[in-house]
Amino acid sequence: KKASIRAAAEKAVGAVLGDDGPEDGVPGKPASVSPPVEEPTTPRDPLPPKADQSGPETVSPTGQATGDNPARMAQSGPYLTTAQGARLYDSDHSLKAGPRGPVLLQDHHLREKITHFDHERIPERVVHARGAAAHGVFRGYGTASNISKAAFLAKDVETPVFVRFSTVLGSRGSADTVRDTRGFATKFYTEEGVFDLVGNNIPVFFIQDAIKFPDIVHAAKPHPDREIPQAQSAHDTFWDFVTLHTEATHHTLWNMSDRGIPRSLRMMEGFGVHTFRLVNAEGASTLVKFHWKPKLGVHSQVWEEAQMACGFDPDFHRRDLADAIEAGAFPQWELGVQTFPDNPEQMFEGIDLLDPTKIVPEELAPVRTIGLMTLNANPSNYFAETEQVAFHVGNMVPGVDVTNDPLMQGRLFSYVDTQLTRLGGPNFPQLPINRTHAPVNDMLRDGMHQTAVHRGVAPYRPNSLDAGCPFLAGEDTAAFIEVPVEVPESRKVRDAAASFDDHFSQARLFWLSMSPVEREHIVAAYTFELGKCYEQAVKERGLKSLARIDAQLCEQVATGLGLSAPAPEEPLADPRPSPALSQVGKVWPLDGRVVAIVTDGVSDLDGVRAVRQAVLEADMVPLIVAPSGGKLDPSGDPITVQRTFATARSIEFDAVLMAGAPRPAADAQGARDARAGEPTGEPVDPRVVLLLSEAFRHGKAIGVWSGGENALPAAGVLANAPGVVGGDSGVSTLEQVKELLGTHRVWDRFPPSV
Ligand code: HDD
Repeated sequence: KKASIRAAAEKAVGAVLGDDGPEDGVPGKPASVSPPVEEPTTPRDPLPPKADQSGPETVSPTGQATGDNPARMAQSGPYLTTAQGARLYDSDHSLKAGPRGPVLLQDHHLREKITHFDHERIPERVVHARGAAAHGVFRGYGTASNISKAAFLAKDVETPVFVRFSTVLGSRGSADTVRDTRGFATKFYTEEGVFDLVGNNIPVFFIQDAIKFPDIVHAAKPHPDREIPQAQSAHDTFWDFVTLHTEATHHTLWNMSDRGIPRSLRMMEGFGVHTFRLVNAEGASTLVKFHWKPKLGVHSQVWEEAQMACGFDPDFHRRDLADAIEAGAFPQWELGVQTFPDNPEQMFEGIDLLDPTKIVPEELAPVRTIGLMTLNANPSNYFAETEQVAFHVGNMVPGVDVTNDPLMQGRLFSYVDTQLTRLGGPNFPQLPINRTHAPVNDMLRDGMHQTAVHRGVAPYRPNSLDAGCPFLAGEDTAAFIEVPVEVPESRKVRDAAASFDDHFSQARLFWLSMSPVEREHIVAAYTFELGKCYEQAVKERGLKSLARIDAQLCEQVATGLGLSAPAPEEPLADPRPSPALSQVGKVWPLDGRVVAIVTDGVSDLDGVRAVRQAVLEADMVPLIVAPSGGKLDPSGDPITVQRTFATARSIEFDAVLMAGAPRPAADAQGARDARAGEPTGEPVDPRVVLLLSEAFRHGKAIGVWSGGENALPAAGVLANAPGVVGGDSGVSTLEQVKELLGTHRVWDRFPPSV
């Protein structure tokens, strides 16, 4: 199995150039179907779905298995038809009064085709419009059974899931690698109904009360006059709001940290953000915070790399997720909970559990793992699944319940409401991707896009005409029963608890928990974002807010902005740092990391072949990069070129291995220009120079052998610089690169300045 995964890993990401096409036994490509060279003319049934796209089967709203996914049933039979199933003989020409005459209104097929096309788009999500999703399975460990009676958490129970990752601010067509929070929404199709865990990759939120959501979103979205900038927070209205509305400080700091630019959706943590309530079979309740812990570790891009990816590959994250799944390298997360006693105060170690701008450090409340999620199938159709999926914080199952967090309470209203506009009516739970896998027997009727054919005459209770059906369940028959929490007698107020007034102590905690290099990135991010603001008042207010987090942070950003740093209004307290918040200093698995093997096309091709194999054996993805496409060493054991110097860009790779120092093409203007500016040494192809210098700047491991070292001077890279290694052979060089990759980046290359 491993071997086929490896072969597939290579296939999935390497098929741009010189690919041999599908091969039997490669997951994700139908076995025996070769791509047509010419348009086939013999009628045949549609191709089966790809192997990596077999999402879970759905059941009808009335609980009957449909037998097949209805989306697929929309494409059966060999012939093109109208929406009514009438076979067509021509779909290229309108019906006209003669070949040069006017088009006839009578042309039903023309009208149907154009009318349907005219209505193909639906409103994009008001936030989280840009997303990518996958199917998978969640397996409970049973370790939560003492605190929750939810069936899906029981030991070894397997529950199908659908996960949609997203950016918050950008439109549906915006780039993936912008600086933003990432959505991490999971739909569990449990046997007791759908449970949606609609979280983010950042554990805190900008606001404490849902009534402020339109404010933060209006401030963060593009300016309403010119509709710029797209998909980013580096603009005046965002900073205007988050510096006035100081409860946003903590979340904003996370955004400015490396968490705002993940390396991969597969390498992000997820958080339920709010405190939830779990309840066990005895009725005892526990407060919890949900965490998703990625098996591959938590990694980020560096800012320049992320910006470059926005242009070179705006689909960077979406592609990475789909490729990994198609390759059989299924991403996994463990679900964990921090648990707290459900006492009336709902505080833990002085932290208000109802305040969604606060975390509870893992050092104070460890994360207990309660299950494992594996994403193992890509969607078959983006629109039907990723676009039409509708999450709702209120979709809960027995054993899970809400708390009084005022942000959560407002969300309980917003998510159903928004789908009415977005999905055009109240029957969106019947869309295949939204259907529960539990039997449904509701008394909801009619409405736009009703697909159920309800029977009976009495959709009301009590009734005698439908024999009293459906009946109410009770505690012993798995009814969802709210935890009967005491509501203390109080006055109606538009107010918040006094503990909600602390907006800075946890921002300081986060800052103090960062390593020097992470702090340097934060300083650079604030300097960039505030530097993009036009309003002086906004920049100055930004600095005031930083002064309340840390004097040095404020000082450094002020220097970058050319302004003076204000002193904090109040003395800063020093909370105990939480090392768990830092991404640096840990060693992670290498699975799925992408290694470029750059060759001049001649040097040590046996070594290139061997190192490619060794990369695969380490469960990483090798990409052969050569001067031009096709095969290297065609007479012997040919090596397929996957990227050329024209198509490769450093952002795609986690590490670069280099055999030989490719010379510039003799007649290339670029080559001549590069020669003019080269610091020292032999001329090297300028595209390779660029690749190496970027990889170096972005803290990526570089390994050279067989003359590869001769390319370094042209890129201004010293052979003894941190994270630059060389060996006698490609394989021994790779061994050193693997060590470096375990820590994700060569952190020593970023001089600690804070
Ligand atoms: Fe939200 C979408 C996460 C606060 C209102 N939200 C949405 C999605 C995620 C989150 C991941 C995308 C779901 C998908 O992929 O379809 N939202 C959060 C988190 C929050 C949060 C973690 C705070 C802890 N959201 C929040 C508030 C409100 C909303 C306070 C409104 C009062 N969110 C929405 C929405 C969206 C949405 C407008 C847009 C599309 C959708 O719901 O289905 O209703």
